[in-house]
Amino acid sequence: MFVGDKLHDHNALRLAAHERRYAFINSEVAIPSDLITKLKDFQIAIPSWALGTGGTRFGRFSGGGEPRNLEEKIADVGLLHALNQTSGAISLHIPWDSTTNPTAIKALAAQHGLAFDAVNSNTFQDQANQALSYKFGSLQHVDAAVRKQAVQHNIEVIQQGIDLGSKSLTVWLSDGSCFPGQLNFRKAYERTVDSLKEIYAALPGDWNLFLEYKAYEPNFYSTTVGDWGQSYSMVNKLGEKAFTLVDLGHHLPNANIEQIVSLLLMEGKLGGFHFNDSKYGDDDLTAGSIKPYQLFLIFNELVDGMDAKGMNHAKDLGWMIDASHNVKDPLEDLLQSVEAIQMAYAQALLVDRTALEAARNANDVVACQEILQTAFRTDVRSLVAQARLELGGALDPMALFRDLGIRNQLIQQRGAKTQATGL
Ligand code: LRH
Ligand code: MN
Repeated sequence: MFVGDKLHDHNALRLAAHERRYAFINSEVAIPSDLITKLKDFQIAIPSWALGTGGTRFGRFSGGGEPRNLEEKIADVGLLHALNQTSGAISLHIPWDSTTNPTAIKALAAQHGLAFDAVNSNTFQDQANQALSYKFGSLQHVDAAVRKQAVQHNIEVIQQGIDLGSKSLTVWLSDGSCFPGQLNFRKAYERTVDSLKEIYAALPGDWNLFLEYKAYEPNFYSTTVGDWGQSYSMVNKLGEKAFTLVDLGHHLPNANIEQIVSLLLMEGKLGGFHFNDSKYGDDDLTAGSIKPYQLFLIFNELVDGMDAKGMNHAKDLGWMIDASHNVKDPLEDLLQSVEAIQMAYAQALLVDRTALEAARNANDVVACQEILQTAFRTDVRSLVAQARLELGGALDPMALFRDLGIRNQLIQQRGAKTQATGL
């Protein structure tokens, strides 16, 4: 699916209007000189399991043209990256994306300008050829044989990641309980930590382990890695290569996620993100579609906390999307998420931190809010578009995706009833 020359015509048609908008914001707002460079360096990893239509237990309504294998998933992420030049990595999920030819897969990804971000293990489903069931958990399981099977799976996932050039393993455990009394919380915690220690010991020196927490689902009474505190306490017991991963949809209602981010960053135990949005539970909706101000506040703490530690914004944390598309075209949904994340980052880079600290030290609460909301209320779309333009991307990726009729082309190529592996 070649975007090339169509992209040039697309930009040519829109350049004059873009330059007017870009000149206007530069005349109105003090844009930090390195802001565009930071946006260009800020690559967001696309989840391999979110390239098809998602669903719920009540139904799944496929849109057609979905990737039928890993090669087509890489092509789809390559397409997104060709359009916005800021989706330069793919995060795989094993065994959904297992490959017998990592060399060929690595070469194909390189052709699309894609790197491999964190690989994800899966001990929340029973695979056809699996000896022991994870019905009652995996790393927490009362049966040592089940724990051993789960540890072995994670070690195999690390090996597949090594073959592809990934540098981190994400462990999300559905482990927990559905009823009071079902689980000895203390023993489940200890078995999970002991199992994680075996996985941690298998990590190459230059790898990280991300431990993702989640409040509930599929267990509905307790989750063994259920919140930031449980994940943080476990990764501290593992070692310096273990960090907590924050999936925005994994919190109880009204949790102050930006404060959690600030603390984990300060403690040097924030590993990365699964960006999405939600109104109620783990809804896995488009990033910035429900609570865009929260996404901005999270990036506000990220910029402050990373600068306080002299961290490299683009490289020192894992920037990944984790979404599921029940009613939107998966690729359009992902284009919207990448745009929303880039916009929140751009707005956070516009916050006048000197003035903010001065207002905080003066307990001038009103001024604090004014300074933050001035940045949030700044239309940064031309800044994000300028970064794309300088990277060779489209000024309006969504319009080009639609003008090219890409979904119809994919349906022609792959069929209307194809179903991608994933959730
Ligand atoms: C769990 C989760 C986890 C993935 C899965 C696809 O809800 O967020 O990150 O393994 O979704
Ligand atoms: Mn997730």
